[in-house]
Amino acid sequence: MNPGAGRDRVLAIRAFYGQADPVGRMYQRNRENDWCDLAKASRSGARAHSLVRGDRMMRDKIPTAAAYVCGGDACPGLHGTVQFFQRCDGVLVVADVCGLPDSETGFFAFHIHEGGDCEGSGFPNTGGHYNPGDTGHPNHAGDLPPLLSANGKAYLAVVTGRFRVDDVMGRTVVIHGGPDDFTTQPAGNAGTKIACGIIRRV
Ligand SMILES: [Cu+2]
Ligand SMILES: [Zn+2]
Repeated sequence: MNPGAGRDRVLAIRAFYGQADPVGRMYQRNRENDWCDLAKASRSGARAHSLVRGDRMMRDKIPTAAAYVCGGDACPGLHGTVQFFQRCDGVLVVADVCGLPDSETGFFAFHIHEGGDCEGSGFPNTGGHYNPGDTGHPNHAGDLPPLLSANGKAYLAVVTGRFRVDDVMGRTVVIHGGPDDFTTQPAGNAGTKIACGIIRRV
């Protein structure tokens, strides 16, 4: 990637996410470190190595797709982003949400649903879990680990090999009001759908 094009892409992504975007911020901060000179002067130096490695990681952190997740009527303050990074070993899913309601366990079931529409109370058009293999829960392609709330905030990063980002483009990310029991069919007895976001290419 030539540096100019890289910077343009980063600026576009920062505009997409706004100033709160950790990806653009980290990438920008990393660019301010003149790691290239350090690397030339001391290719085996630990500091240069970590900076070079950091820069490569930041480039990898430009998402392939993202969803803005917004709470429904019951949780109007709930919102966040879910980013999808296509990698050779799978898809890195990074969720960063706040405004989760108080709950008994603090766990909130988290899935990709097959539908592509967050309209309507309770998000009825999101349908069931994304399940191209016609299997049972929790073996659906769209099944993910639940979010864990810390005072209403949750951050989750997980790699899944169950789909490619292109497969879920236009589908929805759904957060439920309860935990996922990973047993009950067809959806883990996860309770109502409290938030929804459409997955769109970045
Ligand atoms: Cu779900
Ligand atoms: Zn499922």
